[in-house]
Amino acid sequence: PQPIYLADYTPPAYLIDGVELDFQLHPTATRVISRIRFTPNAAATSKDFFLHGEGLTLIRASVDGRDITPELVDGGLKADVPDAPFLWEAEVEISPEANTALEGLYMSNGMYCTQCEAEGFRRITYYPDRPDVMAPFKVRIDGDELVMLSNGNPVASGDGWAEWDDPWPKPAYLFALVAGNLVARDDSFTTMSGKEVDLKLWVRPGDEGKTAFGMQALKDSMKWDEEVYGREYDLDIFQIVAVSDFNMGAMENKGLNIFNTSAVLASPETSTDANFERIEAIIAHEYFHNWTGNRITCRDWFQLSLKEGLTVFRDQQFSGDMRSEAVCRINDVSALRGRQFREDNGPLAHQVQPDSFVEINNFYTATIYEKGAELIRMMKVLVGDDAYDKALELYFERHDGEAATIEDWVKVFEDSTGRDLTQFRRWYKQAGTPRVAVSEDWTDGTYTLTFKQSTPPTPGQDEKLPQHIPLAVGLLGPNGDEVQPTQILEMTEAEQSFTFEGLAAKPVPSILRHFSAPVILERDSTAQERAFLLAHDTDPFNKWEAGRTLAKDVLVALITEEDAPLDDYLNAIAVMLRDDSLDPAFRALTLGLPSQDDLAQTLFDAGVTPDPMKIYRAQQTLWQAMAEHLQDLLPRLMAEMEVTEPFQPNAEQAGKRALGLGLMNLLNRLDGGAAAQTLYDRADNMTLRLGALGYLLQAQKGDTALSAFRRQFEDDELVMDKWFSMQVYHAAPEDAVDVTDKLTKDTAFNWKNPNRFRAVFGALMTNPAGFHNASGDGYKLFADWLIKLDPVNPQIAARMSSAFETWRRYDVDRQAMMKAQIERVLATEGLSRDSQEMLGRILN
Ligand code: B3K
Ligand code: ZN
Repeated sequence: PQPIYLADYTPPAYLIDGVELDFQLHPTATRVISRIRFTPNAAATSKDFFLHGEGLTLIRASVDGRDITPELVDGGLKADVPDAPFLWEAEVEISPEANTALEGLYMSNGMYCTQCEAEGFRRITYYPDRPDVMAPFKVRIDGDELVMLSNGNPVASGDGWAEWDDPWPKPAYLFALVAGNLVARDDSFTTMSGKEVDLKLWVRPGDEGKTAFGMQALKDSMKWDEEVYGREYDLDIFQIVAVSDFNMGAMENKGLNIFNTSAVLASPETSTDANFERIEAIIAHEYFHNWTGNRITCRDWFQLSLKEGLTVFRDQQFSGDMRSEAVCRINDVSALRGRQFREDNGPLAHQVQPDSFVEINNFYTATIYEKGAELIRMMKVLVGDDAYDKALELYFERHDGEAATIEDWVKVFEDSTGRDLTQFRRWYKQAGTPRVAVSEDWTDGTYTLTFKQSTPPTPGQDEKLPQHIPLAVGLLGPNGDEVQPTQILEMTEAEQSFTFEGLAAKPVPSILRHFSAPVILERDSTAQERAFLLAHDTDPFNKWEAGRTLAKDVLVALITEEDAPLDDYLNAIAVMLRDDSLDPAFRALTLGLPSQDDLAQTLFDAGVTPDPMKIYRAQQTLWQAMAEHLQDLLPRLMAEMEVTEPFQPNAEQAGKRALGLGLMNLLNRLDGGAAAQTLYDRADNMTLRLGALGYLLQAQKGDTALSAFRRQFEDDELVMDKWFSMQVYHAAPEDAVDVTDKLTKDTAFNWKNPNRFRAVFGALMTNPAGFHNASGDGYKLFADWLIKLDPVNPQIAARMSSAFETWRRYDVDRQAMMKAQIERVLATEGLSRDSQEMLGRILN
């Protein structure tokens, strides 16, 4: 497959004044009639008329009313057209039922729905399917369905038909259509200028009871975007539809967001606190896209982070405002490290603004999304909050209605602040996670911090230049008082020193507060200093970070040395847990240990070949030591964390449950599952029920609970996803592959459903000791299923192939076994472009 290059961008040859689409719905033979008014683009360099189209049966086409026979070519069609505005009409036939890739128009549970981003619209009709072609759409739907929806405002409807009108010019990737037997939760929102907007959350009959939380999250998001960004909603109606078969979380189609059921349906009995939090964030994210993505869209897919990085940053701000900012930041950074750092340090590393791609769907990555968000966060830190607000005002003013570029974005910051961001632009073009090594000096009352930055080579990019890094630093005195409040040090050189005068004694530095830049900080430090920061740092992020590095040092010692001193860690954790002034959610996070994958990468970076079993055992050893050390504390603290009020999915209650469950993880190692069983039996919400089930599985006492759980939730797909994933996630390393294999043979393993596939194989990816079992069976099973899934749903297969992205970290035997499996998948006849690109990059 041929790559597409950013450098080859040319403006579209024709622009569109308006689009009318008629759909005659039929499961296997839907007719789509398009009427498109084209105008030659004055800025174009070519006059060639090309429309994208894939898997379409062309019935007829005409130009200005005269029938024509277009030339059908690979990926679309060509035709001779006038050098003046003209009307294009075409009729095509498609089969939604045959569409298992879930891209374009497809059926899910008897209901029609669409997914067009990035290039799905070309599977619906012939069209210039590129984001810089924007047009208003009018849609008519004919069919037997009870509910028939599209973008924009409703115009009229009758028995068997409905018409929709979206006045805001949009690219085709934001088109949506939904039709089926649906029921709505209705609500409304009055905007800041007093306009009343209808809100509808559409679900299958039976799911109405799971819509209250999502609706509230939507209203909160609408309010927040007005208050914080001054952005008002711009149609008479905003709709969300929940569908079971969906490749990702959700999609921001103009006025008609389509959601994976897992990203919108919630109830205390069926959803965990983590589910509620994720749902709130995704609803906000998709809603925020209305301005950052839809009103201002991307010129081309190389600009993807323009909308995704910014919208992730906005949803992170929103969650921080709705919940605990500190806890959200810690979770966001953990996710960044877990997914983006992993990507950035392996064969799939790529720029936030890539130069080329083969399949754009492979670039909806943690780098485009989460690292992209970190770049915006850094810009805000560098220019300051007020200047950020002004820059955003200018961005909306200057680019509303446009398909913009990342360069436009950075320029807005330069123009509104007068700052030169030339060097900062490197963050968009240089892949890889910078390492920042710190050393300190204390001479004659002057304290000096010296930083050295370097970024390791990434595929296709050997040489790296210094980045512009905002380092938020504070200093603590020996008694724990802050002697220097947070200050932003701007690092621009490869090596740079900063001095602090007037200190009475050598301070302890707190560096990279609030995780002010997406870098790996390298600082040799003693356990005592880390414990000191855990006890005294005023920056909650760095306070947590101190605990995390302390734990990491202990785990690395457990893995690589005969003997590991645990006392400093155990005592520091005990002090932290006892500190009632700390938010339980914060304490729960600090009680957690770095993941097995994180440890594998840390060892690899230090030149040690990671052994997945040793990593697993070290974690178990440390949990056991913590349990024994803290056993007197557990009953009292667990009692304090009991929530006696009725369930609320808010941060306060969730924090208590998180800490309670974190402590039960320890107790479980002492009582062999007894407390977990009691909790399971009396749990009245999914957070506690699922937590208890996990601990029972861990204690190898889960059989009864598993059957009961299944009986109780058999008819609830989303809960059954949990039933599947828990078993794989909590399987002992030697059992994980067998458990996975057995689950794939379960009658409820509906593998064509992305949620179900991910429930099983995503869980195997997060059980590294199981996946990397020395037999190599995990690799083989995984590869078997990639081969099976690829022809059905290439997007998901390609995405899941990242299970193999870390293969070079491991010992020669494992490397050879993984490589053999990657090659086997790659050798599969007819392998999708999606998987070819991913596995090809992973291998090289
Ligand atoms: N923009 C969509 C993702 C589309 C993925 C296409 N493979 C959801 C989001 O980021 O909000
Ligand atoms: Zn998005």
